[in-house]
Amino acid sequence: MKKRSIILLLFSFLAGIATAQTSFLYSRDVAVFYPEQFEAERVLPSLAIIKDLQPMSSLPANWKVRPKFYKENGKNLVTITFDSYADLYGTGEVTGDLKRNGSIVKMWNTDNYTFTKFAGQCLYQSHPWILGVRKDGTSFGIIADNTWKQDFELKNPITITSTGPLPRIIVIEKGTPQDVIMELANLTGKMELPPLWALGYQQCRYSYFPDSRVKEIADEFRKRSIPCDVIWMDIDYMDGFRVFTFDKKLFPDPKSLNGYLHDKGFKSVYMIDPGIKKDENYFVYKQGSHIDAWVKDKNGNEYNGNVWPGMCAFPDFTKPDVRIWWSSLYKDFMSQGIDGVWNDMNEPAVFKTDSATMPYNNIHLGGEGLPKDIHARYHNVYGMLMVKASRDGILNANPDKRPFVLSRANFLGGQRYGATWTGDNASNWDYLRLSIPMSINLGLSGQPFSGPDIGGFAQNGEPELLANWMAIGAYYPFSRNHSAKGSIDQEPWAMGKKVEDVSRTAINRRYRLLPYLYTQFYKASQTGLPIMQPVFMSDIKDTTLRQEQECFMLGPDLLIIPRWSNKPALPKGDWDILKLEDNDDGYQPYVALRSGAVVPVGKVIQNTGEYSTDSLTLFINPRKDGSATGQLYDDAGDGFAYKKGDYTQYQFTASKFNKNELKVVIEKNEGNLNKDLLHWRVGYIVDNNIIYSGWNVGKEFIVKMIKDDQDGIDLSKLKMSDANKRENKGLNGLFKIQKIQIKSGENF
Ligand code: NBV
Repeated sequence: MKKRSIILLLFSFLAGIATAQTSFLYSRDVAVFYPEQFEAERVLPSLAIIKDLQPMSSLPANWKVRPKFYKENGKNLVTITFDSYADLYGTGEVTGDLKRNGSIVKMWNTDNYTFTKFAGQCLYQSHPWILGVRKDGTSFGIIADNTWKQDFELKNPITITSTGPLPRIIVIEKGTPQDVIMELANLTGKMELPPLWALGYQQCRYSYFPDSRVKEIADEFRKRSIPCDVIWMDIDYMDGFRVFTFDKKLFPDPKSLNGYLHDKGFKSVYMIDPGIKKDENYFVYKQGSHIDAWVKDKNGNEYNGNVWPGMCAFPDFTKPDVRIWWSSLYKDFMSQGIDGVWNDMNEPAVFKTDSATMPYNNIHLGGEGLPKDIHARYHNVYGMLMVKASRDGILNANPDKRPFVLSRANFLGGQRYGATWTGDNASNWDYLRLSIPMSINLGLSGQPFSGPDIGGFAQNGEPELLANWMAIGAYYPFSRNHSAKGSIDQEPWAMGKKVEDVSRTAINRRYRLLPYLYTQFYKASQTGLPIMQPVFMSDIKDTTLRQEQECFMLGPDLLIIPRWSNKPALPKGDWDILKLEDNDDGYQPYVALRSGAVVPVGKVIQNTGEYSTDSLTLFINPRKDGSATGQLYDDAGDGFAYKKGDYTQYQFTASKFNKNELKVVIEKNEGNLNKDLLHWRVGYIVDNNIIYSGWNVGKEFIVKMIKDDQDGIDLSKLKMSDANKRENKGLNGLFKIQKIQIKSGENF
């Protein structure tokens, strides 16, 4: 801390400006702190926290992380001193390094094209949340539960400056970062399990039009055997950018377009923005005006701002009747065969303003507990409330399908309603690198379902960049290629055969990994744990991993090492590297399998409509004692039957059987979907090659192996028996596997 601020703090204290506070334990590991003179009506009800934070007991004297509330020069400040050095993460969607120590983050949702405005300190979403990981791995989490604009200065002490009232502060204290994040999810909610198709590869551009171009793109994917699940419709499908309409010339028959896509195994996602064209003849504007739906200016008149359609009114999503009306608009829209919705510009972005949004003193009327207040209070949750209403509308329109909404703006807890992408990045290497810590920090802030525009949005890309981005893009939780109007094409085939081949291989790998990936999505929906995880989560005590932001974990068992990563810090241990079998193109990242893990992998398919768990390969990397475990979650891939138990969770357990044998057992340990794994085999690493067992149909399987070395105990070094090898002739898998030992910090 600088000398000046120490003196200021001291002065504030002596002058009695520091406000006393109320604190209590909500649960054993969660403390809540209120400033004295807490302005509850300006802060509560919380839109982030879904729990009623009632006191359980008083705060123990040894509670480590404690905030202090101040008023200084008319500003509301919180300082939070943490007991010992901690690496700081989270703070939502941010630019810069994974580790946030030393940075300033402004909680203010901002349309930030190429992240250059306001020094990149605020982007499209706000997560007033910090994760702190101490040297020993014990961790804390801090929520500044406030929707007003807050600046976070991330040093010790942390300083939070609120431009509105003082927040209440919630502090989580746990033994591991994973436990802190699970508690965050307990307090702010979890992502609902998305439909399986949303995990597939997705193709977008601003914009594909007319409809014949959309079909052309879809046809190309199938013709070239590049798997793809979704084609996206950006704003040009609309009639004059009027949402919930279709351009009569460019998209005369959306139903038949969507039917065409469905027939070829694609889903369609269409964009819906919040700005409603002020046009007396436009049904959405008429209906909205009729129910007095619009955000008001400071004098109580309809506020109008400029966006794509020209002058627009903006739904006041704080009003319950407006949310219900907004939801109702999706009924006819979805009946055109639309599968998912993309909410953009919902910071809300307003053109021709200095602030890039509406005036802070605009008025939102609220309702059902949300008080009437100015835009400054509701700005950060405008997008969140919009996505909530959109999600409800999609669900009402198709009650038997899992809704999928992608939103650009959102707030802490927004994972309850939709997925996200990281906005308008650009086609250059800086943004490719940046995409990894961005998505990781979103995951560490409660949002597991995110990814950047693969290939980059703004500017023209080039083949090397696209090849590298496609190769790594297969491992983002949300995997979508998107580019801006006026930029050159960047579909997988647009830059020549080499990029096309690299892209195909990368996407094939994603589809093969779907059984594992879907299992991670299910786990995230149950626990709140991120899908794309920082490497340090694989060994929380190894502090050398804390800044690693080129490599990342996909779930707990796969480590993704980009080919361009330079001296990454990698977790120690025996990792099996999965490589391409025949054609190592030099672009595909190394995918390393954790020691002790079993990862289920499927076949190459062209879209998730072809997904099946009937024949699975279980990649096993046994520990020295032969032990390894893994899981598979399986259900219908859409709909809600899984909530009533129609799913299966398999447990895979490998153990030493005899001296030279590994026993692999498959058990159904949860769910009542009575489905046996029909065919499965084991994939095991020997001498830089993967060896497969024969296909098996039973519930357990003995894999015979021969010894590699003479000690006779280290099963991780055993070879498959010759008998098994013979069975495997002709079974060529996609991966080639090499066993390596990683010493931390090793130049890879
Ligand atoms: O709707 C057009 C674009 C969209 O493609 C992009 O993904 C959004 O982030 N949208 C922003 C509006 C204008 C971008 C310059």
